[in-house]
Amino acid sequence: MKIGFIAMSGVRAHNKALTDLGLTLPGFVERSKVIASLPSLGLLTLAGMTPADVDVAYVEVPDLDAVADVPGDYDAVAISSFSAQIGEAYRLADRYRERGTQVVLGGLHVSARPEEALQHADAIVIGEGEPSWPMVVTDLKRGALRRCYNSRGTSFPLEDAPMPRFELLDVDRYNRLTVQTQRGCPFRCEFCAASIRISPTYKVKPVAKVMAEIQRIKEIWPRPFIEFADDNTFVNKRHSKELVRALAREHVRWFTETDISVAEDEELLGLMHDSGCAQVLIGLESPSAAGLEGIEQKTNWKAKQRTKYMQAIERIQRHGITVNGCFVLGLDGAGTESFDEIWDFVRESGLYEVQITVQTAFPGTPLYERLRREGRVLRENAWELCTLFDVNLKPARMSVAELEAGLLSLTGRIYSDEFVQERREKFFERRRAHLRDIAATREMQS
Ligand code: B12
Repeated sequence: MKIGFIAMSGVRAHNKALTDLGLTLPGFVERSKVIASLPSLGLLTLAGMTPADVDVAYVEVPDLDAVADVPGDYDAVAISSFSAQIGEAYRLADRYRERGTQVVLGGLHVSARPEEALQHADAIVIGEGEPSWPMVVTDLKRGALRRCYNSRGTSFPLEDAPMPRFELLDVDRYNRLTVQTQRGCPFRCEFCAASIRISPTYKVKPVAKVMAEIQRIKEIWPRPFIEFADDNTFVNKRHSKELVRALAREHVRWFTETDISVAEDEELLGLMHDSGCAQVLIGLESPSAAGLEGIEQKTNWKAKQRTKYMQAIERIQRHGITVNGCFVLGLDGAGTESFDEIWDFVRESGLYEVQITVQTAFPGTPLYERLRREGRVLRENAWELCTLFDVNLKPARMSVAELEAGLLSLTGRIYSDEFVQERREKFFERRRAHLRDIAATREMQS
């Protein structure tokens, strides 16, 4: 039996003005290139728990319209799903089914909209893949595939995480590879459409397992750049320090996503730098109190962090770790003044990297349900617009046209060659000043 693991790759955006502008902005193009090439860790993970008597292949389809026929001769295919590409994933699934290949669909979008996905699949998996996948393969082998496998309600222990099949990749095609160290997040941001939707509890992977994955990658790529496919790496401070100490022995460069509280632990920041951390991506969301109000739904945590933002960025960056600060445009508390507020904040903070996206109502999120109730979703089920760059909701304090214009003009300003250059110079200047301070203090002490 042969199973094809089929990933849709590349990034998506339908906002033509933004795409055209993006092509002229070196900072934007550079960032898009970096993120556009990443393999599907979800599928490599499932391949890793597929029994040895089943042949497996991993294939990426960047543009379905560009391929005449679907790739490979498989008995079954496993296709992953994000909302923005779900239309393509369904068309791909339909084409496989037409030629008699059994189709199993899973992933974030399928878990949020199972009924919809069932129309294009022989079987679907809801939630984390690992608890159900062995059963799916057994049922495929005995020709008794069920329609729906539901992993919800079981939380897969990451102590049992399988080794992803990195060796299936043509590694020359990638500028970084992903490894996961944790799932879930202790916070509940209304818009979040990441792993909390399938892993409701926060859980960490044992450090030894993370290191084994990195060592496996090093067998095919001796000096890799690792992107942790995490939502919030440094929540569990004991695990965090164990992780970075172990990473320091691997001599890799790495990037991850975390929250602003990482700045509160100087020891951790030092260890992160020493272990090869190049950048942390942090969801700052908004520089204003009104913008942040109510985003995190348990304790309004994000709003309570706002006054710490500037100092936190300074602290992280002076350790030689660049911060990629992410802002969401069109939040309910934000009016048209928010574009200049973000601009001013970015200038003052000296953020090395910035990401601006528009508020997006992904299926399965509390935000989607609320906006639907309020009649503010512009086109229902238009999942192709879930790109983070396309507006599909009626903002509370501005018009759709104002939001789109604000996105465009802020993108132009933030990614202009001069401003990117200015931010980079400021980062290195401040880093040098910090190193000089350390040297001076040491000299005084000796
Ligand atoms: C790496 C990554 C990418 C890579 C993806 C490479 C790939 N082909 O998969 C790249 C850079 C290409 C990418 C692109 C995009 N991404 Co992205 N990306 C991520 C990131 C950082 C990590 C995802 C990951 O690897 N998770 C770890 C794996 C193990 O989890 P998983 O994929 O969910 O898989 C598990 C289950 O879902 C399930 N499963 C998954 N697939 C299948 C299939 C079957 C058959 C079965 C049984 C089970 C199953 O089993 C797995 C193990 O439990 C997340 C953010 C984050 N921190 O998580 C955003 C994220 C997934 N991306 C997001 C978005 C919006 C995009 C883009 C639309 C951006 C854009 N404008 O283009 C595009 C989508 C284009 C596309 N090709 O689909 C959103 C998706 C939200 C959603 N619900 O749809 C996220 C959550 C970030 C966010 N801001 O909210 N992304």
